[in-house]
Amino acid sequence: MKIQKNLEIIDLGLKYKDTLIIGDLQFGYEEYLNKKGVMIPRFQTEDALERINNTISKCGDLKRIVFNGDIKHEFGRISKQEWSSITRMLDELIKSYVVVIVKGNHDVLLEPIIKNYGKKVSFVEKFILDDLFIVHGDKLFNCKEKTIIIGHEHPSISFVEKPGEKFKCFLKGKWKRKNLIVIPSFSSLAVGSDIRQEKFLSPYLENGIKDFEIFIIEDKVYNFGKFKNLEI
Ligand SMILES: [Mn+2]
Repeated sequence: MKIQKNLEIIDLGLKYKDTLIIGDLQFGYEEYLNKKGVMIPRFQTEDALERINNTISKCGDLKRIVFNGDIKHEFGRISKQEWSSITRMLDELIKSYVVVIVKGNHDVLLEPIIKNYGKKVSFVEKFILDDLFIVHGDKLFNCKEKTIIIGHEHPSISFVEKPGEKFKCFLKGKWKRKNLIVIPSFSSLAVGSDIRQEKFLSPYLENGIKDFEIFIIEDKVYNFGKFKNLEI
């Protein structure tokens, strides 16, 4: 579904011309949960790689993949799982695409991995593409571009009829006089934070999301209109 000129939601990704933008992958989340005593099988890497390939296959002509921050989960270190997941993914992607990793607040100590890829993978604070300004969203930046795209927030929504079930969603609204698009997390483990609780992490959402449009991702994309008009 097109949500703006040249911007199309494809699964959990956002396509702009020959570029696919993907939200928080949070590799290493299972290892982190395992260490905390939560025993879940480690399927996240397989699942994420399969999802990425699946999304890519629906994109047609693609030259570039942009990861919009938090491709890893742990803050202060790189875990074994993170290292191997990220390496496997990048090894695969650089065969066909230019890869850009926008730095998220969890992406500390990524440089040693990324350095191995030379010019094929870049690691940046922000990425500008025509009139798009792509940043993780944990802090504010000044920009000239008309549309800002952030991750970080992991938006999802629940419904009264289906308590306990959350659906990932995209948000589209305004920040100052710019368009702001929030993309959901790409991780199957981290479904996200319920926007109905109206507690937001990103400073870009400090004024709330009443006038934001909600696009829910399930078997396809559902435009639920503006948040303030939701009757749920
Ligand atoms: Mn983040």
